[in-house]
Amino acid sequence: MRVTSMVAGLAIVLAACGGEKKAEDQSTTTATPEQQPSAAPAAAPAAGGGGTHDVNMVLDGSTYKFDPAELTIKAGDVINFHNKSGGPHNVSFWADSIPSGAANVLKGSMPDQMAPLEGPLLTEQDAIYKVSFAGAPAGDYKFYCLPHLALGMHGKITVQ
Ligand SMILES: [Cu+2]
Repeated sequence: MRVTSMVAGLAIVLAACGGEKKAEDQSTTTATPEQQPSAAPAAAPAAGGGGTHDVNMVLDGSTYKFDPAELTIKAGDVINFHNKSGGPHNVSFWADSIPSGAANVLKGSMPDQMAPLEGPLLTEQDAIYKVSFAGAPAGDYKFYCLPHLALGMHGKITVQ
């Protein structure tokens, strides 16, 4: 409130000083909105990737699977693993089937891990488990669903 009244007071002083200073004040006010839109498009390409991919976790007939089971993404992309049917499912990465350095990245980007590289069990239908590949090294990431590994539910993500 005090700041507002000070600003109001300044505006009155500026107005009293005449047109010249008032024009200066307007030019600084309009400069700020002009800078913001130009900064936004510049930030978008710099981020790289940033795409979102959906991988469904489904029971199709008697087959448990990730759909798609294989996909190629860019570093910086996000994958939403979606528990569609036949759950609980989860997302686990094989420590020996991911690129060097990837375990450290996934450690930080996989929420609620039950164990290293092991995502939580998704029991609720339509639950989504989001994994960010920001800073992820390029290469193949092989993963599986812990409850359905023996039934062949696994897949591969290739980070370009
Ligand atoms: Cu599963």
